[in-house]
Amino acid sequence: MPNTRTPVDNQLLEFAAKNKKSESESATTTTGQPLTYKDASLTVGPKGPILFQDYYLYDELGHFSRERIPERVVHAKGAGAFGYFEVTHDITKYTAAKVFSHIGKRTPIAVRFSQVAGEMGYPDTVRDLRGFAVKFYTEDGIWDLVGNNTPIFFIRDTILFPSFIHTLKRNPTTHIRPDYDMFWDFISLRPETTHQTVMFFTDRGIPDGYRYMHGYGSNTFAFVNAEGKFFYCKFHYLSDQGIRNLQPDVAMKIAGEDPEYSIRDLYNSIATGNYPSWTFYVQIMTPEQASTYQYDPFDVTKVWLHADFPLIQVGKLVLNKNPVNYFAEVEQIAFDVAHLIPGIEPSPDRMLQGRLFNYGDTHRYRIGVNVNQLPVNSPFRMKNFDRDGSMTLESQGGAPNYHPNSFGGPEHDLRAKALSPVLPISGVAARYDNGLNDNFSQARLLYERVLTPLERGRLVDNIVDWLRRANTVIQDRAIRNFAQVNDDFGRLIREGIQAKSTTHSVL
Ligand code: HDD
Repeated sequence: MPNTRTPVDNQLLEFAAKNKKSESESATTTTGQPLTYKDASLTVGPKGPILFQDYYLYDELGHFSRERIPERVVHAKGAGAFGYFEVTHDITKYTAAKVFSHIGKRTPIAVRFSQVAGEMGYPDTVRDLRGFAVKFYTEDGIWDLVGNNTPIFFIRDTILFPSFIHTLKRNPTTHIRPDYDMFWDFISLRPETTHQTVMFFTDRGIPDGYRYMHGYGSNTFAFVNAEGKFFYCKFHYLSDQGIRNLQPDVAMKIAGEDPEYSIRDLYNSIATGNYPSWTFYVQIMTPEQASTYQYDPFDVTKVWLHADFPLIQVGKLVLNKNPVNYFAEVEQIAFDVAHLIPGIEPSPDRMLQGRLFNYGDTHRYRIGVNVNQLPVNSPFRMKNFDRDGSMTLESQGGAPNYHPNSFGGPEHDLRAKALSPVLPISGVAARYDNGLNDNFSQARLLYERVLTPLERGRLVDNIVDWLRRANTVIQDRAIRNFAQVNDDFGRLIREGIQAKSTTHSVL
């Protein structure tokens, strides 16, 4: 933690400087009734009991016991900020989405960075993926790009997501995490996790704060252009600050000294005018290319090789404003992969398909059915036939609440209709387990072609440090998978574990 005071430490001083106290600013109850005295309950005599008529007290206690809402089941710990997206290059031949309509166009954005597995109070500098979710407030509604700092994921079918996440969370009996047996058991039983697992244990597994990492939409999406032509696409947002990571010993020390390291860094950087930015790119694949590509383009455990599908520059994401109230603007911000806009569509990616359902569902549980009416989530324009529900803020001015109607209610949008693709889909409904499809080839490219010898050495050390704590049967299974990436890789992990071996029971 820095010794000198930074904007994070001076937040209250800054508030006080901007808000000189005046007589008229008396405290009130939640209903605006001025408080006569704030520092004592209403009692019968100086030592007597509190009177039931002390509304000030019950008003405050009643609110206090309801301050918490459920934390996010994943990505609970995070930091948010606001800014804009600016188009720098024309991609209108691929998409008619208004957010990309012309060079120089700016769209307001909100971003939330997060850590995946730890709870709300978990230290920032642990090994984990990081979330990088962007909310674009466009004229055509909210577009949420809910990505991570890695272009891929551990699994490729949503049905495994709750199980996989359970293995990262607390053991239901011991209440301890990580539980290395749970984690490695799942990882080794589902070899499609190998590519992401290798990436997870590289230096990028512990970014040096949120500014020094890239972001990726991860899943495959689709674009539709003004002629109705369809393209598959992936989103990449690369840090203009460059990549910086922490070595495990340094990260561990910081975790003890300053568990809020990444949140602090982001806030201070924005507060001092050092606005972080990311250059935004897309990869584009035609449906014809998708049908012949050597990798399944809808498999989120795979990248589209840049050599095959080069990055096309589009614009910039810039963060220049800190939240004023964390809870209202960051805890309650609700990203939903299904929030797409005309010109951007989903793809058949099985992980994306499951996500399309799950985010709205989690928000209705965590925040409420009118989550999208909260200021941080609300679009510029919302007209439909939904009414009422808990915490309704927007009653749509007395417009008809049914469709069709004869009274001037909102109608179909012909431009949006023209941009919705007509998809010929057919097939035999069944549960196709795709877990054995080509699990090692891209992990091999990463290990053999991308990482330097020094990075490979640290990768092995990092894996050994986690895997040595698992049961020997599980260890063997995990090593067999790593050996399929590269013989040496498997051998080095085995030797590393033997060198550090403690006692393990077998299953
Ligand atoms: Fe997810 C939150 C990213 C797969 C279900 N996810 C969440 C957040 C990010 C991601 C960045 C935090 C958003 C925020 O800051 O509020 N998730 C991903 C990526 C995935 C992925 C990149 C793989 C490509 N997620 C995924 C699947 C499911 C979920 C397959 C379930 C079907 N994710 C959720 C969730 C969360 C969430 C339970 C928890 C809190 C929330 O949504 O708002 O719905």
